[in-house]
Amino acid sequence: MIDRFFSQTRPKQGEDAETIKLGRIPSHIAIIMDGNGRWAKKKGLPRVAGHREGMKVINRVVEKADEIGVKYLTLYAFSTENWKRPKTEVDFLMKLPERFLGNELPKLQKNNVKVRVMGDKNLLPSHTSRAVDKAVEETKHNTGIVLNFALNYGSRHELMQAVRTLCEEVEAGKRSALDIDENVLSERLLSSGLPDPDLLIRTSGEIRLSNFMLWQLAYSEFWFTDVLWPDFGEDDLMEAVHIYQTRKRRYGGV
Ligand code: V07
Repeated sequence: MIDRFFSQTRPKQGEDAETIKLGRIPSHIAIIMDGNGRWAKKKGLPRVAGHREGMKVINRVVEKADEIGVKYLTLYAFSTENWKRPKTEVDFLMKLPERFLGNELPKLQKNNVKVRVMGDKNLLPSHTSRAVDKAVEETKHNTGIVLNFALNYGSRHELMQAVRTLCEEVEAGKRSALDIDENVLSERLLSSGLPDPDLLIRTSGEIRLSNFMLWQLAYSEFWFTDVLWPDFGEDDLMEAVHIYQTRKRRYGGV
């Protein structure tokens, strides 16, 4: 019975054939790409070398996710807390969106990828927000996988802003407090239009959410791995999806 939901994907070089169920692919995967600095330190390199290497991994993961039928991929690129890092590191990080898009936008276009960004854009350097706006604009009609970058994102700030907007609407007499329900609040979040993530992946052995999509991850499956983000590969993604498929989601029911 279950067998016909299994498919063999072609083994790539150096990779064993994996078996995944076609039936239950997570529609939305969110990833906390952690461990870039630690990866660099282990190799005796500056932290920024880890960030650069971490950026190279993104393509592989997007392509693999797309290949197995994932529809939305959200990547935590920069948190509102990351401003506390040394200025040189922050300056380097703020160049990565442009660098990534400069290199990859043609390929993203070719692959019909739709780029989205969620986070407070006001605090970004103008060169960063310009590059990001351009990519979002140029890919807005694409109908393939949605690649959503959380950039200067913090979940409590996002929730607070949503509450503020709704309160203003109530104060202005535009709505009654009584018609605020979960859907109304969801639509005010930066993830509006995206389904909640089915699966959260965090790399590098940290077992926390770190202010990432607190509302949206309420019913998601979590998968943590000790693998550092620059070492993360297609096989790790497949393992996460495989484990996701072995878990039964109940949404609080029985
Ligand atoms: C960043 C590389 C990946 C590992 C995690 C930290 C460092 C891609 C982007 C990006 C962001 C927005 C966008 C296109 C690309 C990025 C930052 C850091 C700040 F529209 N990688 N990456 N942004 N890292």
